[in-house]
Amino acid sequence: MKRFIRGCVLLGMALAAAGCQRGPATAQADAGAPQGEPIRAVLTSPPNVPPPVTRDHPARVIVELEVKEVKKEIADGVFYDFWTFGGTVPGSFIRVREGDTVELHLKNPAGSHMPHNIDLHAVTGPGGGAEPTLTSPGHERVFTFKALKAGLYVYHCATTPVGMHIANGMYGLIQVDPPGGLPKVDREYYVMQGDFYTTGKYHEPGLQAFDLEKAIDERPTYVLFNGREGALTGANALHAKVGETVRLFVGNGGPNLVSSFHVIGAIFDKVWDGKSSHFEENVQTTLIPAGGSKVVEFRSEVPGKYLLVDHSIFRTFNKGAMGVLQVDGPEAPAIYHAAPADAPVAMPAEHAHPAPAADTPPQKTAAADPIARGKQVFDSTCAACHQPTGSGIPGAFPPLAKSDYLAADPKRAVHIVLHGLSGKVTVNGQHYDAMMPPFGPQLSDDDVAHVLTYVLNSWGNPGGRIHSDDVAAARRGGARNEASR
Ligand code: HEC
Ligand SMILES: [Cu+2]
Repeated sequence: MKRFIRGCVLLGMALAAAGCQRGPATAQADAGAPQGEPIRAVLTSPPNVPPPVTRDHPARVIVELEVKEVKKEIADGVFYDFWTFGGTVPGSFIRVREGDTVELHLKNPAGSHMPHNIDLHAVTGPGGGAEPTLTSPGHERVFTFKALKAGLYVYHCATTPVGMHIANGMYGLIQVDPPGGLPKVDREYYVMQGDFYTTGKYHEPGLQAFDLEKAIDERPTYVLFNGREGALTGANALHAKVGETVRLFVGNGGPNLVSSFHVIGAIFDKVWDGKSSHFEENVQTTLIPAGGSKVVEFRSEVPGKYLLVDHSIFRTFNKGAMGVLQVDGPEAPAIYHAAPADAPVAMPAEHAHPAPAADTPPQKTAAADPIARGKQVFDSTCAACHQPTGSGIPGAFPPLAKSDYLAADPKRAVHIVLHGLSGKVTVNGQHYDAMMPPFGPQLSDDDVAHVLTYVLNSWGNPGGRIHSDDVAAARRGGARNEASR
């Protein structure tokens, strides 16, 4: 019986339709005892994925997970006390084969403040392993389960208060490969979304504590891929080459939000949840529940920068949920062709995506240095329109470099950034009649002060400094520039 079914797998999909399919699908081929010597699982940190399991038989697989409570940056200059499996958020990626007997060791080092445990959604049995793995600081516990069903599964800590352990970063993914493995692809990456609740506002620097009230109200301060704003942008972007097939193992740890996972500029060829043979095709956006996961695959056809987002889009531009896949290789003009950008056509403001410029490498010193911080805000928020060099675009966006309009009244610029600007303005003799959206709701007083200080001290502008107090006063005073135009 065993040999017969394995033969079917080898003969491949053509025969599957003719009746072989039920064998491997019900896992009977692998219901037997583990074979050979026990194997130590290869664990990886995000965004890396362990190599596929190529064994043609089930084995006993030893997984050694260590809990680590670590203080790390959640955004530039913002720190948070994370609780993790293996030192990263999400935790170490585990990969086994359907039919494997997994011997899971959970170690909680003596320095920990809390007991922790693990509930793996790949487990069939009460609590997913939570009870037998409850481990106090300074202890290790071992629990064994049989991975009955192939699929991609979330694991998480389930120690009281469960929500807090998850909110602090205690989740990860375990992939159970089907017998015969998943189809071969060129790249595999590990991406996991989570929502975070800090006492301080978004981007408020310093060490931030967990805010239970915000968590209960489901009002996250941050929504992130891989536990840190910028974990997948700038120098940390994911990479692929034109013509390669990319497979993302995407999880959502929650604790609260569901994710509308989308890659801007790509259509997923395949998306599945559970059995890899039952996939959806040509998917634009896929829903990933809290405590759920999806495997998404697509071929990179056109070079460029692809943004990974939660299409509940304020989370991307205002709470941090952004990643980048950089695709390199020859242009594919038959699929995608952009006319040269020499014609000064005024772009509607909503088309001027501030996104691409947001992909700047994290700058550690930024919080301390207003000009460096201001440059970051400029590059991520203003450069899409005013251009990275402040040159503007003739006929559409006025220059900020050597702008006589700016120099004439620098404090007026505070109102412009907070409340936006529309109607006729003349900058260096050129007339503009366009619209700048308000940035008051998304930028803190510090951000506005820093970005304008940066602008005033760049590109031949007169210098000077805008203080947070000026911004706070302008916020209280309302939209002064509405009247002055
Ligand atoms: C979506 C495009 C867009 C973004 C993003 C944008 N602006 Fe503007 N900005 C404009 C437009 C358009 C005008 C001119 C509005 C008009 O014609 O009434 C303008 C005008 C200005 C002016 C006054 C004119 C001048 O050249 O001195 C300043 C100062 C300014 N913007 C600063 C900023 C700063 C700082 C940021 C980032 C926080 C920013 N802008 C982001 C489109 C934008
Ligand atoms: Cu825990």
